[in-house]
Amino acid sequence: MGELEAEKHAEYILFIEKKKDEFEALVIEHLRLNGAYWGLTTLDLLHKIGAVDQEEVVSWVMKCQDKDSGGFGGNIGHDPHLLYTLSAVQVLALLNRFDVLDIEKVSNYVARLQNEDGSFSGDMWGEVDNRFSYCAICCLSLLGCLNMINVEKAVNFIASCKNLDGGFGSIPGGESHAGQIFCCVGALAITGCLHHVDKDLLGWWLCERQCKDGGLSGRPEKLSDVCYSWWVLSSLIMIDRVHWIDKQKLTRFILNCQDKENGGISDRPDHAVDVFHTYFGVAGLSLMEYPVVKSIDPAYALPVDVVNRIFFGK
Ligand code: GRG
Ligand code: ZN
Repeated sequence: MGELEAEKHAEYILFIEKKKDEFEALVIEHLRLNGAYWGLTTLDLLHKIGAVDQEEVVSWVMKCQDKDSGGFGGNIGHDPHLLYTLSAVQVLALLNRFDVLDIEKVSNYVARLQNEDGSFSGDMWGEVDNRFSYCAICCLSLLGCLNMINVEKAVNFIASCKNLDGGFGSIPGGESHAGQIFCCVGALAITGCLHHVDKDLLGWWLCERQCKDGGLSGRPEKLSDVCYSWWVLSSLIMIDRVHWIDKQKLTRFILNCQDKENGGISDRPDHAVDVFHTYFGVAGLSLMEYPVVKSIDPAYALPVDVVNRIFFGK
């Protein structure tokens, strides 16, 4: 298993940022702003954010903003969407650069996507999903603008997506899935409404996701995958049930997914690495208080020191 190859993972992320013309960069081009958030958060958790040209990042992020609506697209000239708007706000939070944002304009974009039943559409085309409720609530909370939406209705919609197994789906009646559970529990944590969660029942469902190989899966009967180290573990922490999984076995599973030669972390042992799973592997280790890695906040998905700076000015 060995240890976390922190230096190599940081080099891998920095290298990816540079090779914009190659295959991996091409296939993730439409979600580059998400990629920037994954990569930069990983670098910060590994104490390496100083290695990027912050001015260059900030000016590129601001070019991804749609000047009419105020929302952000995945890349320059792409259509705005809540998924990318949250990533933009998170990247600017990491870099301590909210000064470049027209906070009211961005918040208005987010608030306009709330529907009558309290749910959120991801963009003007209207798809509804709890991922977007999380994006809206996380984004507005970071910007200090939660008062611009109807929080009570937003919370009631999320609560209406709770299933008999204690989990949450993407819409009412949707199957419980660890990714959706993160979104719902995260949004309820941010709004101080965790009383809607049946903590023992959900904690049981979540800790049952630990497979024989130590890794976590997203649903019953599915294979373990490094990204669920984030979706499952962050949810367990928010409901105070993280001691119900075997941390040592999960740590070993994540460390076994490292490319120890060239850096990066994959979804499963011996698979190809990518930025997404590198982020979730490092973030998962952070949640388990792995040495040297900075602590990450389970609800905001940002380093704890960044969240403290935003909310407590320190
Ligand atoms: C700031 C961390 C953060 C997130 C922003 C976009 C978002 C909010 C949350 C996404 C939550 C989600 C639905 C995650 C699941 C992603 C995933 C690995 C889906 C694959 O699901 P399946 O069912 O694959 O196709 P499995 O693993 O079940 O085989
Ligand atoms: Zn995955």
